[in-house]
Amino acid sequence: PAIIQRKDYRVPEWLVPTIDLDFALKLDATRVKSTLRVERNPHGEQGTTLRLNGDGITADSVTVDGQSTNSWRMDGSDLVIELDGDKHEIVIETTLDPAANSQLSGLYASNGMLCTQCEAEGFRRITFFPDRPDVLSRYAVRLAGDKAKFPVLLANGNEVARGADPERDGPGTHWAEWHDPWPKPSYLFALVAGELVANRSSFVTLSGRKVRLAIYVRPGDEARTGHAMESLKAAMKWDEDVYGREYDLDDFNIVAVSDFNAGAMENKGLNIFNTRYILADPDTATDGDYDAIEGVVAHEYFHNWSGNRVTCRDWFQLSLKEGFTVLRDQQFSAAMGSAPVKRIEDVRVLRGVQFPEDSGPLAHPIRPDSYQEISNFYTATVYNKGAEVIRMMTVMAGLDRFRRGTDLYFERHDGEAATCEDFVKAIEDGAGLDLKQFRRWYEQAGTPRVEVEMRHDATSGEVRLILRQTVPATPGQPDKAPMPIPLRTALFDRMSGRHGGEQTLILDDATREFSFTGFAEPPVLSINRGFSAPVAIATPTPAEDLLFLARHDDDPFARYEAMQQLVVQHLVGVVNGSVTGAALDQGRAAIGEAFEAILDDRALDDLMRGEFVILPGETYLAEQLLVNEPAAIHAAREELKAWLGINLGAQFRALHDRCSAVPYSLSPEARGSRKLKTQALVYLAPADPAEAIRRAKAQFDGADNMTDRQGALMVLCGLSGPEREEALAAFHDRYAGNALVIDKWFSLQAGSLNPKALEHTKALADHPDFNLANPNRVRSLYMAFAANPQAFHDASGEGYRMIADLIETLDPLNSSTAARFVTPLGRWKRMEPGRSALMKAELERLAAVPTLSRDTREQVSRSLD
Ligand code: BAL
Ligand code: ZN
Repeated sequence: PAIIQRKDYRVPEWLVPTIDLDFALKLDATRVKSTLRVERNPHGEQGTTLRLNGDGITADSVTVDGQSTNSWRMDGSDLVIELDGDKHEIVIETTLDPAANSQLSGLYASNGMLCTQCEAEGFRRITFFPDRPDVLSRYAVRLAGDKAKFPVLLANGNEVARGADPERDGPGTHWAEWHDPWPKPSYLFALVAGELVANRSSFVTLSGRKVRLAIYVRPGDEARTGHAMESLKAAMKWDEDVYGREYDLDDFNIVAVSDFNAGAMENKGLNIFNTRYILADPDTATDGDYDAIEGVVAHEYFHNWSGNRVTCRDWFQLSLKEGFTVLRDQQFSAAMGSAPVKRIEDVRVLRGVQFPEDSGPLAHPIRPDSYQEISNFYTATVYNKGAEVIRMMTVMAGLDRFRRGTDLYFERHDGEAATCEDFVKAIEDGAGLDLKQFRRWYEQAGTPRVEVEMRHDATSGEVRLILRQTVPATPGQPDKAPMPIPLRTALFDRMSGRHGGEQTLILDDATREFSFTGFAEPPVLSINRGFSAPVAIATPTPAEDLLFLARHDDDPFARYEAMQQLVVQHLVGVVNGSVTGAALDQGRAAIGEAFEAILDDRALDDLMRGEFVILPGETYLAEQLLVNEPAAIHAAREELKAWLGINLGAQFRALHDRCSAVPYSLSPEARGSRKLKTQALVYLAPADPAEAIRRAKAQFDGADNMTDRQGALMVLCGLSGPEREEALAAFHDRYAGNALVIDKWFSLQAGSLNPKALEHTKALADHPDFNLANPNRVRSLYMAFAANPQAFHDASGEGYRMIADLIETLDPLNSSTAARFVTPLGRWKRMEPGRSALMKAELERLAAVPTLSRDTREQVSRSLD
């Protein structure tokens, strides 16, 4: 298969300043007439061949400058035309079957409506086009179709006309014409046709323009769009206030669809969303769902500038728009709610998903050097590490100078297809930073490890901090150069519990030494505060220092981190056998003491308290070990949970009582109570299952919101007894037909701590509500299962077999979704030998499937390398 290399980039030979698209819409036979006005690019190679990408389509007819022509041919999937002149008009007709498009890329049908997904390379499944992000065109789109089936007709930009022309389009039809004044790459094209209702509102921009806003959903869902609409307006205001970015069309439309491969898509003026990131009300959506909606609505809106007005030159630059936009949505969510809690959640995702990616066979730099299938590179590395890399620029420059850099970036590159290098240069020039060495963060994969050594001289009061970095070898990158690592640091005086000011230390060499004076006693080190750099601190910290920081650190993230580290160091010791006997008791006692202090701390808000009591995840723990022992990790973590539940039982019962008395609202206090209420049950469950069942059942039966109901059901699912079965049945009955909530019902069972989770998952695949054609449903069952260590890593290998079977069955239907399931199987090299062999055998079985898609084959072969 062809490997596409970043170094091979060439400017396009032909440009397409304008394109007219004429759609005669039908669910099973849509006709597309595309009129391209092409011009030779003076900066490109001056050949005579125009190459138009296609994928799974054929041309019904081709005309050049009004003449039907035979001077075209197919080259693989592409249509190639020989042209003499510098400017031509090409008209191509294609016919599509959206109802048969199970890949959900290009034009497809979902519940009787038609919609598109073009990023990254879906436009070529609609019509032949130079389908690359550096070819920007003005689009004029005419949509015609049955008025009863498709009463709403939407495309990018502004609706300029609508009407009915039965002679031209057939009886019972109507049409609409949309023009987008902003040149855009084909991946941002979108259309939607269907029976939809809109929640409408408006927003007045900073220059006083009124923008019409609409969120389109299926009839009956409109009452659940209020939170998305409020999030959109808040995002529009925030982007004006914080980044000076104003919206640039008269309309901003969002459409929610239930069959969608990703979360959402930032098509110009017509965002298309997975319903799960739009629909919410207290009865059906958890507090976490509310936050996710706020974040994703904002993310897609922010792309209007970071992605659409300034787009990517090629797909290697994906992090240019994604890393920056993730940073922007993280900053927005932090401003809307609790900034420290948001930071903790973001770091949890980074360490739980991106760190394992960065240390496994699929590791790649945030700007990759090569790919076979670009849809495999919509990764936590490109998105989340990409955001962390830009966040480090904000740490080094400060927010005001960083803003000068982003202003310069938008000013310089508005209307262009830019590169990561353009972004770095603009920040360098605008913010006044020297980012020469920093560029390595774009080039090198792998999570840097920082070792810390502190030397204290009691006579002089000097403290020397010696920091060393190593960047581990990753596929294709055996040797790494040091990168600048900005570490926000404070040294605490043990007696007073205070520090003399925070400093940002830049570790920009393999080893660096920093000196501090005025310490009669060795201080307590608080390093990488706020998680200022996406690195692992590799040196263990004495438990007494962690206890000190968990109590005294004035940086909320660092305080949380100290707690986490205390637990991580203990559990890693238990798993590798170095913590036994008296040390085990001491370790538990220290953790118990820290937990008790957190539970008792009246100055702490409950949202934050809820974060402190979440134990580090099993995947993150596995990352700390040279060899992954999933069963031992699971057992050690569960035993600690049970120990805490027994020894702090009174505190957890009191907590559950206190939080249960708080009435439902979306206030931070009430949300904090809900988070803690279920956390209390999580600890009581292994300690006193009968009491946990009684409390969880009461919480479930009395719940007036989804957060409490789902939390209680999660706890019941992990235990055994009639209450479990009754609650699952009641939940299913209550929400029958509500796809997003039934997804939760599948996930809770597949992701459960119940020892029979593997068996349950297998049975659920045969449930009448299971549907392989709907990605949300597939993920709800199988992603939840693959993320459930005790079930997925069952020693029999049955969990691996189940995921491999899924990949094989799903691949022909929806290859990009199938390929995402390869990742959990890919971590075989760091696994203990028994499971390692079983995982590898499943990958080898997949590799032998001759019809495997390019998406899945690339992931399987990289995982086996
Ligand atoms: N561009 C694909 C979806 C997203 O990241 O917004
Ligand atoms: Zn994005």
